[in-house]
Amino acid sequence: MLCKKLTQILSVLTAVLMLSILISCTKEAPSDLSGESIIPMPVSVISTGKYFKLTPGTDIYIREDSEELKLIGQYLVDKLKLPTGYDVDLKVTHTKPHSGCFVLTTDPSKSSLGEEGYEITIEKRITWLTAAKPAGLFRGIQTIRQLLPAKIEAGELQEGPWVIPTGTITDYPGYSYRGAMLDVSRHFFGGDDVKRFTDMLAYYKMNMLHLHLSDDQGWRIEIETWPNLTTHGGSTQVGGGKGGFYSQEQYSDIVKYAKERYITVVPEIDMPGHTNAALASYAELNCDGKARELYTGTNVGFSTLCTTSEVTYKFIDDVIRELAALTPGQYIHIGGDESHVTKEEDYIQFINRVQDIVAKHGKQVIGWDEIALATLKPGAIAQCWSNVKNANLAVAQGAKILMSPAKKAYLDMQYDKSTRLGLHWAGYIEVDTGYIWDPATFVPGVGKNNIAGIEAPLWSETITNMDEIEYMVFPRLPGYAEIGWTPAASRNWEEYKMRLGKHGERFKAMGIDFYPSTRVSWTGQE
Ligand code: NGO
Repeated sequence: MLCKKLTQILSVLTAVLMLSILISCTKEAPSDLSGESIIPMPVSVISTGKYFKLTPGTDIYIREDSEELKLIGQYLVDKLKLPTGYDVDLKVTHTKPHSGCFVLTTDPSKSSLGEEGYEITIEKRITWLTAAKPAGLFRGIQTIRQLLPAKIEAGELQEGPWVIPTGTITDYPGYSYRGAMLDVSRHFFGGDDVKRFTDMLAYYKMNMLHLHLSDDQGWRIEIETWPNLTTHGGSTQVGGGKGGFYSQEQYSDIVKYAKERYITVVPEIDMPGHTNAALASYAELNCDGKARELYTGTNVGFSTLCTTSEVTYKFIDDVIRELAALTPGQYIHIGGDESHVTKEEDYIQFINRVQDIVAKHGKQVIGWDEIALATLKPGAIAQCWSNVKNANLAVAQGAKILMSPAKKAYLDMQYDKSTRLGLHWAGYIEVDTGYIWDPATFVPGVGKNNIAGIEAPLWSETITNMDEIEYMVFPRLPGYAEIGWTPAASRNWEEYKMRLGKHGERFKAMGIDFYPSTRVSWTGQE
């Protein structure tokens, strides 16, 4: 009798145990792909309700024996290997993949996906990533990273399971230019910091890294024909620190690192204003022939190259020639902002000549919106930051606009009054303020067809190290990435903030020191 009771109790207990195991398994295995928090939000996500699981035998297959695809495949191997502890291999083969594998393929017939689009089909056994071009595969890998648990970003061994819900994602960007700028002049940041910044852009599918390489406070790129620019002009920074510069070799290393992430570096030499570091390095660049003192303050608009002297154009020709040789990308940024002490007619004549120099060295010009006062050459891009009238002037000349309105997109603006870093001359930019706007309607008369894309600049008057960069960049950067990628009709703050909240865990896993805005509820936050 007792024995029978015991058996009954035991079988009830076993049933309860089995049920709870079943429930916990289902909990561990998300099966709704469309409920995943991907930023930028993909164009289309179709869920098929099951899940794909990585196994100790997970490998990455590529179908073509090319160096480029091997690099991309290896990038995914490196992302998975350490946190999972699995012996993930890269396999160049046409053989049938085994369960738990990722298969990466370029397929020219998928040309409707464009340069950076991709398609991911996640089946129970295999995850297929396909794109027309290698860049698309790289962007798709970022989606795969975001579909895995946040701890996939940790730099050490983590516990699984590593599962992804099944379904199909079809995705491509709305704008071809999606970037951020780092001001390495006001404060200098070394190659490792720039690479970390680049990785952050890559994670959110940005494709342009604009480096503000010269300003009043420092010249940061070695120019062999004008060596004092860096030895003297790069020797300090805001507040009087020791500054620094990139040798051409170090710079090329950054460019290569970015290129491997399908990010184009846009180098900027700001002129004719914002040039005190050059004016301090070479007396002949000043109209009065006298070298200026180095400058470590934060005023703007007081310096100008001597726009009426031929030496200036010889100087610019040398600088642009050397820079163009270091630049695989199509653009050179010539600054052109806030030249308050250059006469307007001289400014116009200067910008016209500099455009010819850039064209002579095979590149296209980008400049801050003031360059629209000049006669823009075909292909020139005006970066709209302050004066919307300049954007209209540029469009009237057939130029494209890069949208960086300071009120919305400046990463150096403070979040609110209590932010201890940054400036607020253009206003406070909380995470929602930075997200809720549309580049295609921001300036009346400037529509989507006139816009090359969006860029969020981080000026560094108050930013001195990587932690501070991270604090200003996160959590705003993912929003700018989404504005550049996702169709306006699919963007909605209330929905976005839920996805962003889930990225808090990812920032943490990556060791990113972010601003925990109270406008977002951060999941995984103690
Ligand atoms: C302005 C100015 C920069 C400042 C920045 C600070 C432009 C294009 N020129 O933006 O020199 O660093 O504001 O927010």
